[in-house]
Amino acid sequence: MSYGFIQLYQQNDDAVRAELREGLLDEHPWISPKYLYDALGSKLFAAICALPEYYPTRTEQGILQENMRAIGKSVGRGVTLIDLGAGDCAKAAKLFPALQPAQYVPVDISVEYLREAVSALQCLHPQIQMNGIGMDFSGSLDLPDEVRREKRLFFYPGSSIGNFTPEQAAAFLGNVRDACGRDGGLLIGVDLIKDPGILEPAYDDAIGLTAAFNLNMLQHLNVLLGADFRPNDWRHRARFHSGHGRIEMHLEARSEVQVRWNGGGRLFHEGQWIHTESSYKYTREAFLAMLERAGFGEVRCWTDPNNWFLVCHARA
Ligand code: AVI
Repeated sequence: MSYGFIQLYQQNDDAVRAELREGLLDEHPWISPKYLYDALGSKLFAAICALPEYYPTRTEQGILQENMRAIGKSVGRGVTLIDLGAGDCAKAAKLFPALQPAQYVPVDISVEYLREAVSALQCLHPQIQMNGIGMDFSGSLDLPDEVRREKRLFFYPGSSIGNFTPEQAAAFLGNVRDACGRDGGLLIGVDLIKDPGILEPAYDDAIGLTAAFNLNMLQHLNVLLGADFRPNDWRHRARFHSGHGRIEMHLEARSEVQVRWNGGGRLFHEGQWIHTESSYKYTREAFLAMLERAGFGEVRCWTDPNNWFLVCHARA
């Protein structure tokens, strides 16, 4: 059984370098969290999901398993299942028995990883039409004609919505709403605000996996920018900022550090940090209001016994 694959994403090296230089030279240095995910970074993130401290993945899985019948009833069968940031496609595959999708459309920027995953999954489920799409869906959700227009269900699990700012998240949800068509919907998982004593260890674990994930970004930058970052010069930091409702990950210079890259460089003083990721947490009310403002209605939600995580099905 052969699957379809459409590649819409081509990395623009000049634009990547320009974005990285802009962030590194900023008064408050930053790097976009998308650069956490080179080949090693993707594997480190998969390992983070298995950490005892990193509750979101297993809590969401528990909610989906526990409520699969109700979710199946709310969503209906024969959907066009569009899996945003599909990765290894494992989360969506667990929905197949309940949703019996007519078409499965995994979308990811990490093209080679996705290609292998879809190929393996198509062998296991020859009855489902599968069309993988390599694209960066954060800007536009203009899907190719191969994607059915009927009964579109966008699946966006893992609280990936939290890596956008609330303004970006609202715009993104609006794009999803527009791409849903008349009879579509969204199945989304979002992490809820909770005690920093639970939140912070999830982003600063005892065996240092999240630290390695954050520091690995510097090695990725060395490749992309021709830079000479030494991970040993930097320290991983993760703090919950209750005012913003977000975990911030930083890389903090252990001493004065001179970094050079092709055509430039910067001196970082001791303690100066680079902001590498924000992970926003929401209250149930704030998230439901955001869904509504984006044009979604008839929202049904499921949570875990601790109220740590929320899964919502919303209709366009
Ligand atoms: C992918 N994303 C939802 C993760 C999060 O929790 O924000 C990325 C992550 N960063 C550190 N640990 C996990």
